Amino acid sequence: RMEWQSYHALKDIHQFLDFMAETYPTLVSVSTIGTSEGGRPLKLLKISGDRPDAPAIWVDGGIHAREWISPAAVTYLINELVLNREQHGRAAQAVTWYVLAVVNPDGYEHSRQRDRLWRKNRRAPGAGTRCAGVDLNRNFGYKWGGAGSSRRPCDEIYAGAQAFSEPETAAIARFVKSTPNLKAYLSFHSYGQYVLYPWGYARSVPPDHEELRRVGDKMARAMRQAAGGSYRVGPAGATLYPAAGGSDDWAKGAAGLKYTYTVELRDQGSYGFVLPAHLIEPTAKEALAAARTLAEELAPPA
Ligand code: 0X9
Ligand code: ZN
Repeated sequence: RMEWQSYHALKDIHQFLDFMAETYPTLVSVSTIGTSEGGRPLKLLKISGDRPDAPAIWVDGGIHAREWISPAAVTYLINELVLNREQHGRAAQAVTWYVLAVVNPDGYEHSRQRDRLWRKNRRAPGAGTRCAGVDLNRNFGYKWGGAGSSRRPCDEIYAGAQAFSEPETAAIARFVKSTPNLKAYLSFHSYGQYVLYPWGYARSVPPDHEELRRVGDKMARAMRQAAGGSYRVGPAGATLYPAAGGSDDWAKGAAGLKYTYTVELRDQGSYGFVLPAHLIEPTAKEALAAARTLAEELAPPA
């Protein structure tokens, strides 16, 4: 009911999620974990692992409105994990997947309908400003308000009035904290082709950075094998730029998940955010390879 030759409207993505749950009720379920600022549902898809106590992985897409390849790749991942379940190996089946394909539905639709390069959510202007929107990847509550974020509502990297001021980030935090067995957090963005791990808030690394690098390298290798893209691996702050309040840092620093990654999908700047539709498929295959590789690290040995 979905294809990956074009970018889709939010309603089609949501219909696809509902369709998957209706068609594969023993394996897939949908729930609404919150509501966006503009009243749109945050639809989370669960793909159950083979055992009820299976390790679980969180995957999200579409935190940033203009990064259309991210929800496209994440819906591809869902489709593959469900329809071609056998093909993706024991690990993919031994893990429970929680997938939020569009974290920022209001921004996504705004980018489709009004302003292609819109980044933030659509939080209405508060007192003393005419600017809308909060950067959801500056709004998470770990080192919130630090380097690479802004207190000015008109800026692209506006962190919001306070940590978790936005319903989209608050819903993720509530869900992640209350879900047992979550071991990994994987957030898909674009562009640049990077596999990034904490920390993002500064040019420093957590104590287990060597383990995060090892798995990150594996992910990058699998991505290249999948469709040829080469991805650089490193800690976000030192590799890209320091930026506080990201989902990855919060998932590790506050929620205590060990493996947390931000993957910047294609390309390396030729098209940037406006990635042509014929590149959806190869990019989505790379995203699937990254997610599968991470799942393999979590799955209990056979
Ligand atoms: O700046 C961001 O939020 C991400 N790059 S993007 O071009 N997609 O906007 C990078 C986030 C990396 N992680 C942290 N800085 N925590
Ligand atoms: Zn982004």
